[in-house]
Amino acid sequence: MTTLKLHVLKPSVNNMAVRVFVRAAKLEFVEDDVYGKTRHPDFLAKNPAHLTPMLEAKQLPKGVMWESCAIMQYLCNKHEITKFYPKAAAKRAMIDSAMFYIIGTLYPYVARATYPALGFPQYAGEVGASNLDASHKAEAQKHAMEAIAEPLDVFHKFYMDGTPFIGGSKPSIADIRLAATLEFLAIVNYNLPAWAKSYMAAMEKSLGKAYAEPAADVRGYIAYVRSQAK
Ligand SMILES: N[C@@H](CCC(=O)N[C@@H](CS)C(=O)NCC(=O)O)C(=O)O
Repeated sequence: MTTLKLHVLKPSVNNMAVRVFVRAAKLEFVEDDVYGKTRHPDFLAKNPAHLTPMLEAKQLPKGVMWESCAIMQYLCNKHEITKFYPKAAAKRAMIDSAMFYIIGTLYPYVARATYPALGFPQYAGEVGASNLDASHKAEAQKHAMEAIAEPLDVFHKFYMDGTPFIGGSKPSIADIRLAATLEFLAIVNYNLPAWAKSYMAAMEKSLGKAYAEPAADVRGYIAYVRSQAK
């Protein structure tokens, strides 16, 4: 098996998802910490979107790819990892649906709720990135926090529907992506429902060090930001 090369930003939950996955799937990999380097010309020459996680592999048509969910899907397809991404088309479709729903709906709310507290830049066109005053920005952040409840409930009632994980009795790549996303909510003391707290604990228990090691980088960053705010 050739060693994978992952370019990562350790405080990021988008990165955490792939970092958990490669460990849980027992793939051979090396991690290149690109903190502060994503806008350098040599990085941009490979990846004009300047986004991480980025997988670098000769077999890829352009040599690299980004987007956490697509990277996990690719690695499951390439290495036939059905444990985290079932082979049956209908089951796979549900995992894909859950991941698109995370990236397209839940994550933007999480970003708007947490990025101001994390000190991350917000997306152009949003209140948080505008010249509006602090009260407008605080109101937008509050609305984003409130909006998180609905998709969370959808994960619980629709995707999990009485099973411990989106993947059923075992975590899937959608679970890895969801649990990593929820890690950021600690920065705003988001009051997770009891089921979500148990779910996060079950993810960590099920994946062990594969989860705990990358999670420690995210949690360490949150603790650092908190210590600076005092
Ligand atoms: N949807 C993407 C989001 C990736 C993303 O936003 N990456 C950020 C870190 S959280 C990044 O690499 N930013 C560096 C930059 O834009 O220069 C994914 O899931 O991978």
